[in-house]
Amino acid sequence: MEAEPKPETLLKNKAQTSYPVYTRQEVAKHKTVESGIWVTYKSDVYDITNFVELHPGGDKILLAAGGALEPFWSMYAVHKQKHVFEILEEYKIGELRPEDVQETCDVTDPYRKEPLRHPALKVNSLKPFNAEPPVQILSENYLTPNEIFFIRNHLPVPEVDPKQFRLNIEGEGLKSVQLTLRDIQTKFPKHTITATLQCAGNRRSEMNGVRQVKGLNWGLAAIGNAKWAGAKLSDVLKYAGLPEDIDAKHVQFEGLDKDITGSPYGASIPIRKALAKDGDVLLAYEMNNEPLPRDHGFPLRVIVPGVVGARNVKWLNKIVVSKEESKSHWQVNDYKGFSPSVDWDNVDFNSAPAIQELPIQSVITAPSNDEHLNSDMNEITVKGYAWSGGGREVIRVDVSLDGGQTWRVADLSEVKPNEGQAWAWKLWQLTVPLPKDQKNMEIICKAVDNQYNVQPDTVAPIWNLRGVLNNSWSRVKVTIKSK
Ligand code: HEM
Ligand SMILES: Nc1nc2c(c(=O)[nH]1)N[C@H]1C(S)=C(S)[C@@H](COP(=O)(O)O)O[C@H]1N2
Ligand SMILES: [Mo]
Repeated sequence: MEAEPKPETLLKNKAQTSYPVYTRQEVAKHKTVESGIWVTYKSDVYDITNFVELHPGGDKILLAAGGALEPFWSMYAVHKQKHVFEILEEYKIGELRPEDVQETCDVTDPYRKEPLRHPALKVNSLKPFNAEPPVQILSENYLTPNEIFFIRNHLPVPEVDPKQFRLNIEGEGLKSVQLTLRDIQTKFPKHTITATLQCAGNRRSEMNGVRQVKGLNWGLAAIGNAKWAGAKLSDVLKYAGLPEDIDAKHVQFEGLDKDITGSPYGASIPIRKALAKDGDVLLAYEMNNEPLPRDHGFPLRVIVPGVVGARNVKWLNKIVVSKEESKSHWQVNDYKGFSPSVDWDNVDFNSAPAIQELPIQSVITAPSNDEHLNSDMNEITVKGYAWSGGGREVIRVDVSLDGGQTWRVADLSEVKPNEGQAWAWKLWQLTVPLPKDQKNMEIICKAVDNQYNVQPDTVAPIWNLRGVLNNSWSRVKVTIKSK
């Protein structure tokens, strides 16, 4: 019996057939669903009409309609991966006339002015730059050093001259106000908080164990804790004349980092959080007693404690008080949670709210998965971090050394926050005798916050196509070996 051809061979065969040849002008006529949406990559022409709805990056794909993908893909280098080229290959319909091939390939790299980064960071993507520290280092410091604090950029890092910098504020019932960096540092009281910032995609890689998700392959360290100082957003909004009886429901933020169309990174938060007396939302200019590093938003960023990283807009350019949420791609078509039943062919981003406060989280940072422990050791120390969104304090971390059959309570770092303002993580540890009679151990941790929210025990029931909000029990398997 003849074996079924593998998909790779099918692709190869497909590539060998001869294709019609098109000019750039002919391709440029295909920009709409009616005419078909065509794009080019190098010397090939693709009809992607049927892919547009399935595109994980949303409508942005239409920017390339009728033209070349290269300038956009040099901006969003997430595309330079095998699985993306495989998708593209399915839509090939033709080839470009040889004299038309060269034209678009000469792109100036928008990433040529990126800052230098600490070599210990594990790079998830270079352009845009995304990286996390080794998890063993993460739990060594209550305040994460700036140099190894995870970096999550969606676009090139903007170059900002602090003297030229202006923050623009506008919206419902406000005066339009422009503030210099000095204004922000001198006109308003300096407020300092210690707050943990966590990306919605922290621990995404564990979700791939259930089913492949789309996104950066974050490990356990897309999270960090820092001391932030700046002006209170509520003070600045009052200065701009924010009325008492305000209809607006949202505060929108725009960054200075822009995509190829000039559209900036953006996000919004509920105005309730922005104005709450104990909300502590900052326009921060310092991180751990230093000016903000370029990668973390120099010269000014929003810190929304208790709220998902994505709303903590860096390189802040503009604040808009509005009845509406931000229209940014990252507010509307990303950073939302879905049922495990939802996939890319039936997802409706309008059906879910934007993530704001994050759920209870805890992670084992030591020992690491697959570590070999020496059976001569008498004790083992398990370490980790624990944090909950919305200012909810972590009250307990339970640790199991036998896959969840029995539990012990870990020691928490003693920092007593005010009620509702537990913005910072707690580091925890537990030292126990090493079991002598065992060869393998599954260590688990799970945390509880002061509203008695708990973590789910496995990933499968919270799996979602974008791989966000993974707060399942943290598990580490170790072997105990004699020397
Ligand atoms: C036929 C052409 C295209 C294909 C096959 C394609 C495919 C994909 C795939 C598979 C992803 C998910 C990648 C991952 O996270 O592993 C993605 C994400 C994305 N794409 Fe595309 N894409 C195309 C064109 C474009 C164009 C022209 C733009 C911009 C102008 C664009 C913007 C984006 C953005 C913004 C994301 C999300 C990146 C993030 O996670 O922040 N795409 N695309
Ligand atoms: N202007 C701007 N702000 C941004 C982003 C961005 O790409 N551009 N990324 C967001 C996301 S998704 C996260 S998780 C945090 C990461 O902050 P950090 O890089 O300082 O760790 O910044 C947020 N603010
Ligand atoms: Mo994020």
